[in-house]
Amino acid sequence: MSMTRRAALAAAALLGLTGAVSAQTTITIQHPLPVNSHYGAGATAFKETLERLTNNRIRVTIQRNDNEREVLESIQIGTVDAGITSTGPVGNFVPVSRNLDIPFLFRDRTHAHGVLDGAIGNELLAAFQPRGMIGVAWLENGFRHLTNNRREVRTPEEVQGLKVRTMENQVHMRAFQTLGALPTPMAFSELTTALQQGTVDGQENPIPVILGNNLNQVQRHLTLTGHVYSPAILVVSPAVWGRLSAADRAAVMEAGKAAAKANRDRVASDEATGVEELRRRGMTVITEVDRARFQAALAPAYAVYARELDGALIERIRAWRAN
Ligand code: EAX
Repeated sequence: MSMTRRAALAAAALLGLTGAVSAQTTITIQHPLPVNSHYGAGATAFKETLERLTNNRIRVTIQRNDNEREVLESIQIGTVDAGITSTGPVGNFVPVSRNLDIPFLFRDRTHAHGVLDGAIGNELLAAFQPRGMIGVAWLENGFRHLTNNRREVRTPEEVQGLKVRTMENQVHMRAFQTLGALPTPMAFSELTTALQQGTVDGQENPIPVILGNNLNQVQRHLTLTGHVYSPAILVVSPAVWGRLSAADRAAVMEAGKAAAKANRDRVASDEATGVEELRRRGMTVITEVDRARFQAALAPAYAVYARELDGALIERIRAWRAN
């Protein structure tokens, strides 16, 4: 065997033993929305920051997968490295996150960011690891509003009888059931077809999602209920996390913070102009909504939440104030 070949084999063996010291790693991150969306903005910031902090030793590939439950399942088993999803299906994996999905729990975005970026949010991120995912950062989907094809909705009574697509989220389904609607849970990937075929009359989503997915093409009426604040979460697979050095883990956390900022900035800009744009695209928009009346109509659901969810945590969230 030639000297050169022997040297090459020795080098390969060394790399094999010590691990590829400076081998490049690629992390794939999936999310359910268009590239040019509030999740896309977060994913791009995550990519740019992580690649910069590791001098491109870690490269990030962004992919779309509009089935959030599937993304989370794949992250748990390690076939997908990272993801951004709303908390919609997360409660089926990390039950404590259901407390975040209660209608009218968060007063406004300042309240939501204060809770999620503080002690409560960190406690909830830590709850992901025992459930097979690494919670990296809280991002934002936004305040959810009701759309439908049957009528202008101004009161909770006018929700009665509507077949409303909900996420696969027991807390949301309970709320719409309490209002007398027919909650129909399905993944986001099935939504547009269900609306086109009339399988459901309506759905509920934040302005950035309605705008970014052109739901105005399959929905006539928008009511600014703001009935739920929808957090989003950036999670990483334990399979990836276990291979990262402490320094690279710190870089992932830093990149998560950058993702949250870019994502939230994009939500703010979408919400600033989105309602007018949806009106321009032909939707009727009901802006004057008596939210106290919706909250009162949800009283039976709140009684169930108090029994089934974490009352102390809910009170901590409600009591949060900016200092
Ligand atoms: O996370 O499924 C939904 O309605 C979500 O809001 C959407 O996938 C963005």
